[in-house]
Parts: sequence; C-alpha cells; structure tokens
Amino acid sequence: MSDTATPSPAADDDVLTVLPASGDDHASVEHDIPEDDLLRMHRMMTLTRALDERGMRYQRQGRLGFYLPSTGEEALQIGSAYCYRDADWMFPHYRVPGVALWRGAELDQMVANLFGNIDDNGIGRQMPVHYTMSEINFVSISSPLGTQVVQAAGAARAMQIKGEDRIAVAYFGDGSTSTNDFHTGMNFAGVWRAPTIFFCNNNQWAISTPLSEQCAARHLADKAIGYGMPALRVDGNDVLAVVKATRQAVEYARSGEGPVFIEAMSYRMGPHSSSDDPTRYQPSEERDEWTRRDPIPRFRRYLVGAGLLTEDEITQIDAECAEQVAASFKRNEQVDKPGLESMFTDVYREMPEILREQQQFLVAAEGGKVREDTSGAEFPL
Ligand SMILES: Cc1ncc(C[n+]2csc(CCOP(=O)(O)OP(=O)(O)O)c2C)c(N)n1
Ligand SMILES: [Mg+2]
Repeated sequence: MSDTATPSPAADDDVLTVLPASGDDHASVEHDIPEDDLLRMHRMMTLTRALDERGMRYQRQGRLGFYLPSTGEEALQIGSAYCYRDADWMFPHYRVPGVALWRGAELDQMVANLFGNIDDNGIGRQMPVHYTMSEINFVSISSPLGTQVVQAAGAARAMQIKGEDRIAVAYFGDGSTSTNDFHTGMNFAGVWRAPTIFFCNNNQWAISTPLSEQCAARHLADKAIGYGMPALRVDGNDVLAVVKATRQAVEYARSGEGPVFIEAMSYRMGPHSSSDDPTRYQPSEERDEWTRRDPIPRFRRYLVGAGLLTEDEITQIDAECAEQVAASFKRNEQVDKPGLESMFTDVYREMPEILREQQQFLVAAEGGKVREDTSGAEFPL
C-alpha cells in the first residue's frame, strides 16, 4: 500500500472504486478474483439480504422480538470478509452478519440466536442479531458501541506478543468513532503497531443522527492520522473495491507494519432496527439516491456483463436464498426456549450453593413459571 501507507488526509476523490456506479461500462474493471469466488460473493450478499428480509417480516408479524437489518451494506461485509484467513479474529458490531456467513457460519445457528432458543450458542442470553460464534472466530457482539474496538486492539497485541501470524478486525459504524472506546482502541493499537484492521461502516447515520451532526472531521479516515496509522477510503457499495482496499490493509497489518483504518462509504438503506422509522428523519431524495446505488444490483450488472451469470440464474439464486432462510426460520421457531433454570448456568465452573438454592427454588415455583407476588417479599420472583 505504498502511497496509502503514509498517514495523510484523504482527499475527497480518494475513494477507491472499481465497479461503475451505474450503467454497464465494465470494460475498465480489473481484478484477479477467481470466478468461483465472485459467484460465492454474490450468493453470500444475496443470502445476507434474504436473512434481513425474513427477519424484518417475522418481527413485523410478532414472531421475533427484534431485528436489525444491514440492507445496503452487503458489499462491504462480503468484500472485506473475503480477505481474511480462518485463523484471524473478528470483533464485529451488529451490522455485519454477512461476515459471519462468509466465514462459514451455520445459518441455523444465526437464526437460533434470533429466536433465543436452546440451539443458540448464547442460549437466549443475548439480543437477537448479537451473534456469538467462536467456531468461526467471531466474538460476541456487544450492544455498547465501541467495545469491540478495544477488544480487537487487545487481541491483536496479544497475538503480536505471542508471535502468531494472525490479525484482528474490528467493525463499527460512523457514530461509534465518537466513543471513548474508539479512541482507546485506536490509540493503543497505534502505539503498539498491533496487527488490527479498524473497519468503519460509514452508513452516514447513527440511528437518527446524521454524520454531520456528530462529527466535524472532514472525513472519518482523517481520524487515523491522530493515531499514527494509515487510512483508506473505499466505496463500500462496490464489492470489488472493498476487496482491493481490505487486501492492502491486511497485507500491511500482517507484515508487521501496524494497524490500518478503513472507511467504507455506504448508506443505511433500511431502518436502524425494527424499533425505528427512518422516514421520519432520512430525506427521501437521499434514500432514493442511495437505493439507486444498491450494491447488489451493481455487482449483478457486472456479473451479467462479464457473462458469469444470467438474469435467470439470478432469479434462481434469489429464490434459493429466500427458501434457505425461510426453512431455517420455520425450523428454529419450533425449537424450545431455554428453561428458566438456565439463568444460573455457565457463570461459575461450580455453581455456588446460594445460586443452587435459588435455582431449585425457581424451578420448583409453579413449574418454573414466574408467579404473582402475593407474599409481600421485597424481591418477588
Ligand atoms: C456507548 C453507546 N452509546 C449509545 C448507544 C445507543 N446506540 C445504539 S446504536 C447507536 C447508533 C450507532 O451508529 P453507528 O456507530 O453509526 O452504527 P450503525 O448503527 O449506523 O451501523 C446508538 C447511538 C449504545 N448502544 N452504546
Ligand atoms: Mg452509522
């Protein structure tokens, strides 16, 4: 990453792009990604979108308590995930389910989290969309913003001390760059040159706060200067550009040079979560404009133009992904919820007597159901 390796303010036109934003002029598109990988990227972007569509629909039907989509941000998830190794560690935020899917997460395991059933790795102790998958080195997602930035820096430093050839990746949003933890993690990684990728999904909104109202920096990438690390700005709706940028960053971090900050420019095309109505604050022209820049049709135009997919095959892939997700939701909806007694497990290696008593009391109380407080006790069950 020769010229990008020197920390310097990114100019407005410094946004790395490979795919045409609109139209079908693909003659100038250059990359060395094998055909099979391109097709898998396309399928994983489609699957990520299908998961969102089903998740939102189930929530609206009252069958899920909560959902949070990443619609419009699929390219930055899949394009970046493509560049890591299995042994690398992900410190995600809640808007990168595609990273987990790319790394081989079982769809059923993710959907089990949405329902908080007994098949869920977290046994229902996390919010929906807060996945925990150590089997793919995907660390539990924390709701408090920025937590993972510090964790990634610490893990990267630990791997560096142990001489391991691995990197850590933190994903976070534009709003999260205003947290204390962002400063702590970036500063720490910069000082130690810890092999970390700080990947910022700049979707231009932090719930209802636009970027301009939470940060006066010209670009978020400029923040990297203060921590002595290079930064890249990339078109986050262009999957091939994201691959190019992330590859450069990974190569740099892996070679021992230190951390890199990536600002991926995108847009939150959906609500912040199922509890939000963005039509109350996102200008409709802006939303329409970014809908035209949707990363999935953009990649499809290229794949069709390059003769790698036909429109019929795309329709087929859409249907297969939707069916795969629907089947998983149907299965997981039927799976039992954890019993109340599980509240007490997995905390201590050996459960202290006082907890055991409480657990037995709870289980005995009306078959483990919460009962009405008629005793006047200070802490009713
Ligand atoms: C430390 C902290 N402050 C505030 C919140 C409430 N909150 C949850 S999501 C969110 C917006 C985050 O925006 P951004 O970092 O841009 O990520 P995005 O949701 O856009 O992907 C806020 C303010 C929180 N979870 N944690
Ligand atoms: Mg945001």
